[in-house]
Amino acid sequence: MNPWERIKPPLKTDDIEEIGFRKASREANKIPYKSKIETPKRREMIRVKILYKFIHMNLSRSLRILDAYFEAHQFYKDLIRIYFPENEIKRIHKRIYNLIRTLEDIKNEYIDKINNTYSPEDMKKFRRVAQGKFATFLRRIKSDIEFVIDLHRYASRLPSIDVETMTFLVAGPPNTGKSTLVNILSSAKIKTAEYPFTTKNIHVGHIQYRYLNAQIIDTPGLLDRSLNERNEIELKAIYALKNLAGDILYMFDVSNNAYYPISNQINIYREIQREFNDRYIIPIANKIDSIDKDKIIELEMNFGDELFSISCIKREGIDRLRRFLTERMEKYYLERVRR
Ligand SMILES: Nc1nc2c(ncn2[C@@H]2O[C@H](COP(=O)(O)OP(=O)(O)OP(=O)(O)O)[C@@H](O)[C@H]2O)c(=O)[nH]1
Ligand SMILES: [Mg+2]
Repeated sequence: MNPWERIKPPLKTDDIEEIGFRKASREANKIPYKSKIETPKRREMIRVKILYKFIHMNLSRSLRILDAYFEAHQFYKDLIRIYFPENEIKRIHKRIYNLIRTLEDIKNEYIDKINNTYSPEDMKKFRRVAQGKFATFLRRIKSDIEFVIDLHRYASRLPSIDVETMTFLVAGPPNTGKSTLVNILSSAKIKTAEYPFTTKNIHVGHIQYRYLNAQIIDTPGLLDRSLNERNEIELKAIYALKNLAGDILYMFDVSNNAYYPISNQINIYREIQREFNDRYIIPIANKIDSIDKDKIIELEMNFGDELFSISCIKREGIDRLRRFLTERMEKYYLERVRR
């Protein structure tokens, strides 16, 4: 499951300051007048306390977001590390963690000062100094909080994956019809289009067959190149394949106007086989509705009866594929029961 979905992000430091100040003075004004010294004392103290609590709450949220990273499944860690370096996450976590104590020190110091004076002018002065220190404090962590907000925005949108559920991963070159197939087989509604690299993120759909559940993962397209040449979007596909156990559905585009030559698509397939040699890989030839017959023969020579020839558009071969996936699901759950 995606751990960030349920954690609220911190506010930007400017908003923490503005909203916190307003909240604090509102609360102070609620305190009814009783006496010349006690009332201003209580009012100034509450202003410092409320502002402190508000900043603290936002820092705690930030820590929770970063803690969730350290506890997360490798799938999430790898996807996050594409954009947010792990040493930065560690550094900022440590910094915020330590700064919480500084924040508390400021609060205690000025609450004491306000408490120990009988002069309403001094109370006001101490409260103002405390506010100034909180404002300086917020400026110091501005960029760290922004980092956490960005990380949360990205992480909370990653798909919610259940690592205990049977998983099918759909992979292959760009524009072969991966998202179209995932939409047909599952509850997903992923954008599809006639150009490559339409899918830029990992998406999940859910399949239900009687009492059996599976999740089917759509991944961005892969080009024929080595790991160190892969861009951020391709890396997402590789990390999904690497970190989520499950069958791989490898999709070819066998149509005459495929973006990538079939030899190229076979190279990527071989690469995936080499890289994930402990996995069950199901080759699927899509777009047989607009096909050059030689190609399917060439592919069948390569793959034999393992190959599923389908057309997503014409819904050809889909039932056979669905039956096969159901068998895989039954097998998976039977093996789990035996274990
Ligand atoms: N002729 C034909 N076109 C298809 C078929 N299946 C999908 N397409 C089309 O192929 C194009 C690409 O489909 P997508 O599902 O977006 O392909 P994808 O593999 O997810 O592409 P990326 O996300 O860019 O990697 C779309 O225009 C689809 O309508 C099919 O069986 N036959
Ligand atoms: Mg796609």
